[in-house]
Amino acid sequence: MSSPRYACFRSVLKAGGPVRVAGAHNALGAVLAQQAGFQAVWSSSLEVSAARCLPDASILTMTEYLECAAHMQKALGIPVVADCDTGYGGNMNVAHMVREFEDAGITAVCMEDKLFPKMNSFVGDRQQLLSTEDFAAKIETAKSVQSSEDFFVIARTEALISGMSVEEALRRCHAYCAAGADAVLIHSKSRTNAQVLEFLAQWDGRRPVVIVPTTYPDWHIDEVVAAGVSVVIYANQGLRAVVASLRHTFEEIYRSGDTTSVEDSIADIGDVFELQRLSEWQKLDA
Ligand code: SPV
Ligand code: MG
Repeated sequence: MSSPRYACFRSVLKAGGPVRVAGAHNALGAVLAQQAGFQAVWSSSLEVSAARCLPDASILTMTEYLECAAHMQKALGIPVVADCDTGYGGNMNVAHMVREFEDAGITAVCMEDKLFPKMNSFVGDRQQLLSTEDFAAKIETAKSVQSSEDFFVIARTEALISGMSVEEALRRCHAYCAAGADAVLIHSKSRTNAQVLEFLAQWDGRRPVVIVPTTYPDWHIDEVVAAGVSVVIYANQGLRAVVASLRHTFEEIYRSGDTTSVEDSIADIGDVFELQRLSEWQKLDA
């Protein structure tokens, strides 16, 4: 029997050390994250929808998000953590989602306690949440239909995002753990890490904690780990780098009339061939 090409997310987490996860929207970005040293790749709903110039608002279907996550996983030697938004509907949608993602070789999914259709966490102020009981039921559903014991379900609370208190976030996360969540994700769009630190100070460690430090970028990984965080998702920096880099390159080529001025700052074609693993493919034809 051939051994799997990648470890499941649960075993990566068990291996210890901080698990650093980079957001991506296609296999190329995912492989670049792996090459940089990241332990896993986040198939970000923001990135995947932005890659199609669509809002991160439950517009793409589960099948489209799954296809994207599966493309990334096929190219990787590290696990994908699939951002599955709200689970794409109610309990039945969640059950279907877990079966489909697991069948495609995805070993970890994340669901958030917003209402379907959801809106990206950085849009607006008072996003509405599902009741604690209804979201706990989704977590319970997800855990009840997974076929491998290793499949990993992250319960993400948007309590802080929607203006609720740290106490409410804790109460929700406790309920999600009781429903079977393998980890909790505490999301915040505060400009500092104070809210998340307050949450961590009261968290009893019953499950690992995941954070997404987009709006508080100056929190060094060593301090994040010392505060009790197990998994850090750098969710959208890759996408933002692509936007800035492509914009600059295209504008510069158009402005200057030739490509000389950008040649030193863009990858050479040989680099692209390596990412395509061209030489391995050519052996098949030798
Ligand atoms: C994503 O990357 O799609 C996320 C994180 O869910 S956030 O954009 O902050 O909601
Ligand atoms: Mg998302």
